[in-house]
Amino acid sequence: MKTQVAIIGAGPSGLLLGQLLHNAGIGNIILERATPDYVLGRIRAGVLEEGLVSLVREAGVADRMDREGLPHSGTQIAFNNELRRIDFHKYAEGKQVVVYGQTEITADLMEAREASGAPAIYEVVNVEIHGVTGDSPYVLFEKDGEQQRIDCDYVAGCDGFHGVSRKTIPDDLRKEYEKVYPFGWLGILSDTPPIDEELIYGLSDRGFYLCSMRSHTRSRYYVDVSLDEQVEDWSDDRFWDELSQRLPEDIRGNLVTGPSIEKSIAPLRSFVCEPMQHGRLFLVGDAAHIVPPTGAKGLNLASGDVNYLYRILLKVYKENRLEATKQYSELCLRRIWHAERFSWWMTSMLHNLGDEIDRKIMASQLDYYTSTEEGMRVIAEQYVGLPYEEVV
Ligand code: RFL
Ligand code: PHB
Repeated sequence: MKTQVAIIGAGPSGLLLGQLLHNAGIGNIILERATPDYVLGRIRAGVLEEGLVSLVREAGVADRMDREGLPHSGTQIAFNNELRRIDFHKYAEGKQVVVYGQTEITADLMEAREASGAPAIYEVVNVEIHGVTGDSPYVLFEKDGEQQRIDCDYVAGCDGFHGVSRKTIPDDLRKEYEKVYPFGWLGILSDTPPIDEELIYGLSDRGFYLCSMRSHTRSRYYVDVSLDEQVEDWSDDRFWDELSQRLPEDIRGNLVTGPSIEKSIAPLRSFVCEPMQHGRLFLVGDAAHIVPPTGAKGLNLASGDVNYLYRILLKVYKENRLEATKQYSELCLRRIWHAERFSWWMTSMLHNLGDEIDRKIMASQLDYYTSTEEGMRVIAEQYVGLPYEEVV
């Protein structure tokens, strides 16, 4: 097989990049290890920044998102039994975020891919990336026990944190920065109305909680748990009871409980790989970086990478500017480190970390940043997302 861009991974990064390139007449083949159902079964992100929303529109896949997505112009932060609101319209120049599940975007993108006729090959194994430091990269993979080869101009490594792309960059040419947090988020999804119209990020003596949603009738809730907790030990009742005890007393009575339709524990990690490119291989999304979910930045960072790589490849194929690829890693990393900092900071403020004095200092920070104009502006501007830089 021959194509212009081989894309490894059919998560949101790979599918969005594939759709944008296809629409621009740039040929691509997507290779995915799992089945479509498996990819769609992973319940992950829910909050989309304007940059991602615009990119999904540019890809022509926004109909359902524009119909069903819930625009949010603020978020709530709760501590000491009190709720405080961060007003995005006021403090982030009228910007907003859209609540629409990653699962839904992925489903929309998969459907568009199928309709476009562009190839996406699922259930492949033993993907190997070769020749990226020369002019003729190729990708080997096995499908139904048979080895196949794709010759291409570029490889986009969109294969998540556990993929092969990052490891294709030699150890001595890549530096990885990593911090693993001593707790995870236990999340449940339920067909119950959300407790509030907006998200609530909260800290109580018992720990962190997040009240989120997917629609007016579907809620997503999280509590932090220690890393040795097993999801099997958390019955729905135990979860609802724990969440309820963490909520501010005033709103506890508004919580509507019901059977969970998904329940899982996600570890929290900060991770960045530098550089994000090696010859003709580019790392995109979780393949290159992970943030703890407290700032809702993971998928939004992935879309930043997709935006930059797409615009760079337009320069390459439409203007014959091969040198444009050199700026990829630097452009992405500037945005990524800002989001890493924001996510780490929100995580530190909203979880019971460290010793007594650390907690007192964090409580004071939380108070300052949710009660002063300056503080609320800092949270609002970063929560709605920093703008993408222009690609030259
Ligand atoms: P993905 O989604 O992991 O997709 C990678 C795909 O590559 C495939 N793959 C391979 N394919 C072929 N060959 C191989 N060798 C392969 N190895 C792997 C995988 O099967 C998979 O299909 O990465 P991508 O596309 O970069 O997308 C990143 C996002 O999924 C991630 O950043 C977000 O989900 C993070 N995240 C959030 N981000 C936000 O922006 N807002 C949020 O509100 C938010 N909430 C969250 C989150 C992540 C969470 N978890 C579970 C980590 C909440 C949670 C709980
Ligand atoms: C979610 O709805 O899953 C969600 C929302 C906000 C976050 C993380 C996860 O910060």
